[in-house]
Amino acid sequence: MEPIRPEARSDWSREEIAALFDLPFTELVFRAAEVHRAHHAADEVQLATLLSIKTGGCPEDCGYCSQSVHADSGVEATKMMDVREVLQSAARARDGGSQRFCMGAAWRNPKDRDMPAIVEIVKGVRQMGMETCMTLGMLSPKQADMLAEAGLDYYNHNIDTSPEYYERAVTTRTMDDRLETLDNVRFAGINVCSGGIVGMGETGADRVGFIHTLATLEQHPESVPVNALVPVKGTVLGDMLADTPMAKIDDIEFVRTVAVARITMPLSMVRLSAGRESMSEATQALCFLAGANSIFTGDKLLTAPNAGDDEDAVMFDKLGLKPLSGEDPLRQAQGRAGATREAAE
Ligand code: SAM
Ligand code: DTB
Ligand code: SF4
Repeated sequence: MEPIRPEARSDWSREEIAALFDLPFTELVFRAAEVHRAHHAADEVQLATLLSIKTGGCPEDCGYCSQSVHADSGVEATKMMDVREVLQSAARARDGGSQRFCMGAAWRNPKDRDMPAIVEIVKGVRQMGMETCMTLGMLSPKQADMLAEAGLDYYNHNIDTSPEYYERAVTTRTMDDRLETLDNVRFAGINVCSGGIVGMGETGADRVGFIHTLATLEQHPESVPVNALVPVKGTVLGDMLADTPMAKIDDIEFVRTVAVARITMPLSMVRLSAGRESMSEATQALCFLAGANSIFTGDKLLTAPNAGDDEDAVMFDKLGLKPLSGEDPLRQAQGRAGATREAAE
């Protein structure tokens, strides 16, 4: 079958991706900026707002996460928020200019009894005219179909790192489990949001493997979040970073990762996600030059602090950036096209 978007190749080799990482920095950023301009408005950045609708108490042992029951981070476990409260929060985000409302739950997977409220939330947020994104852990095909039917626009489910480094970060599930959920989401016709975290003590080769895994998916994720580890005290990886400050991701290496994501997945939105709070404006500017075109706004991510709206407004002003004005119809078409189980068989 012909690829739906031929300019988005899925046949990248690890060697090709490693060669991109190895380019002289300015050459790499220049090439990424060229690719970016060919497919996106380079002065527009998508604004998304994040809300934790169910915080803490998660049974998974992700070594980076403050919400795992295996961490001693002081994050208190809460019940899932009421639908009404979530919708009130979404209305505030919309009034603040946000284009997409992303909701996260500290679950290994949603239980079937959670689904009716989740469906109601998706419908309610969509009625407000915002795009919806959810990240609820692993999904069965049936749950993915229910979310698609409710009108969910995006599902976030990160592969986090390379297949080789995966079990250093998480042991309670495998990379294949993650890929299976991504398949279920894709088959249901929901746009895929998948990326990962850099700065978890992984090697350069792991960053190659991380991008390679995403860029060789049959259809690239429409949205690729690149997070810098937010080191949280009491988590395995946060404590590791506190003990070995050398392990902190170098800004230049972070920008390289963004640039390689942009070149290998030219049509995707590349999201400069967690970690902006401790990043200089100059580093963020390099990320935007290298093709990042989406951020989370507001002063909180799920549990960790984020650069606040006022700071971002100042930065956007300085850099001459503006919020993304509209949805790219082609990108939407890519998400929906061919995404049926029949088409895959
Ligand atoms: N429980 C769901 C799951 O793991 O898929 C959804 C929520 S989870 C917090 C969403 C993503 O946030 C994770 O996959 C991870 O990539 C990112 N994340 C979590 N803690 C982080 C941290 N301390 N620094 C950077 N990214 C983090
Ligand atoms: C993603 O890749 N980054 C966002 C979103 N997906 C859900 C979350 C980052 C979480 C940062 C740590 C925290 O707030 O606890
Ligand atoms: Fe749970 Fe998600 Fe945190 Fe892992 S990243 S511990 S699955 S909330």
